[in-house]
Amino acid sequence: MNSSSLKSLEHTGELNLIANGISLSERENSQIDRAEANSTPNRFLEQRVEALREMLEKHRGDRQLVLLQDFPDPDALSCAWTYQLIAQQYNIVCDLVYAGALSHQENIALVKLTGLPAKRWNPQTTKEKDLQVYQGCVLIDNQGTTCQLMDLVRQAGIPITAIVDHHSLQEGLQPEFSDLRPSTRATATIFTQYLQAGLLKLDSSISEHVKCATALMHGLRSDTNRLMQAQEEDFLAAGYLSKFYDAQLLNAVLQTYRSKRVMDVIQRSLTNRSVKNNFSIAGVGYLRYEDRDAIPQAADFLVTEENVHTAVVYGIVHDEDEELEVVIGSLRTNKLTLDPDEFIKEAFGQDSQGRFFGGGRLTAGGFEIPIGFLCGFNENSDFAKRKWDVFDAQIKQKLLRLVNPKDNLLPSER
Ligand SMILES: [Mn+2]
Repeated sequence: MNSSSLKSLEHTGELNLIANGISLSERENSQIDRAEANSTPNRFLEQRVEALREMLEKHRGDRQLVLLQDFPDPDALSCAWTYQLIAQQYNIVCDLVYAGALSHQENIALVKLTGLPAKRWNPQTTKEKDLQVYQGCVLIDNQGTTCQLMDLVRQAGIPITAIVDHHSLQEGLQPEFSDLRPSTRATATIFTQYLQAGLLKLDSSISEHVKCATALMHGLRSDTNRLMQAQEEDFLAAGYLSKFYDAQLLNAVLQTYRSKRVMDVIQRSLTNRSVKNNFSIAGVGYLRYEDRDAIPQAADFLVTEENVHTAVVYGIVHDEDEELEVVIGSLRTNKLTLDPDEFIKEAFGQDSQGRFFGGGRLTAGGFEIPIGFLCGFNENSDFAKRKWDVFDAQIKQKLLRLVNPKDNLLPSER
């Protein structure tokens, strides 16, 4: 299609329809082949939109709990907000909650600057909450495996009303509505498609809509590495959002600085990294729960080194309030043939209940390994050091088995 015919269609709103292969005007016969080729994914979208509409209609007046992963990212936050706005039209009241922390300064800025209505629920105090006020639970940008609150939802017997996610399929929940698309780069793309399909009519004169569109743009950008890994559907979604979002507000969200503690963790990762077969592996020792997000940030940084295609950074994160300790790690890769999900599952295997310690999506992955009985007593610095050394050595061994299958020995440099 030449650019002038694109322009003429822009005004009729047909452009998106054609690009999505949903309908064709009579005079665009030449596009039929392409539209046919594209019709399968779009019939899927139409079906999902219809099914979501039905689900919302059926639950008119309900109260729903929208669960985010413990450390929600912009993709999760913006999509949960979009869901809330969509559901509002059906008099469904949604509470958006997460159990962990907003640990990335950009996420804190996003929530503050847009007034994004997500709340932190401490897992301890949530136990005393009456969850029976909720008729349903909605999981967005996750499938429950990264939410501590999921256990309480299960115990309270709240049905899973919907799951919308783009991570690879995890444990078999039976939601009333689901839209799982592991090959889609961002959940924000899925939600933007819902908006385009008419589930909520965005209006640039409504400040909340502008802010939500800005949040979605941020979510979409951050899950596609600033659109570098975006596919056609993501660009189309960004194109639609561009009519509503506030570029200045997005800029303000992105103009945040790293805290000193994050800088320190990055420094430790640089000092401790060992590079083998283009993998950069770094243990950063202990860090506070609130600084957990320094780990993916350090991995983002290490993967920029020349000759490195994959970086893995991990540390022991401890939460003093809850006497909780867990090994948390992040993987970042530029290598197209490396599947982070497979790599992490293969490297660390499963726990005694058959659950994997982590997983991933296109270029990123993460893992969490509970420390269990060895938690605490870190005031004894000798014990703390020994404990770290053991976890550090074991994680390295497991990773190096894949990085360098012939060589199971630990590198001596540290
Ligand atoms: Mn996501």
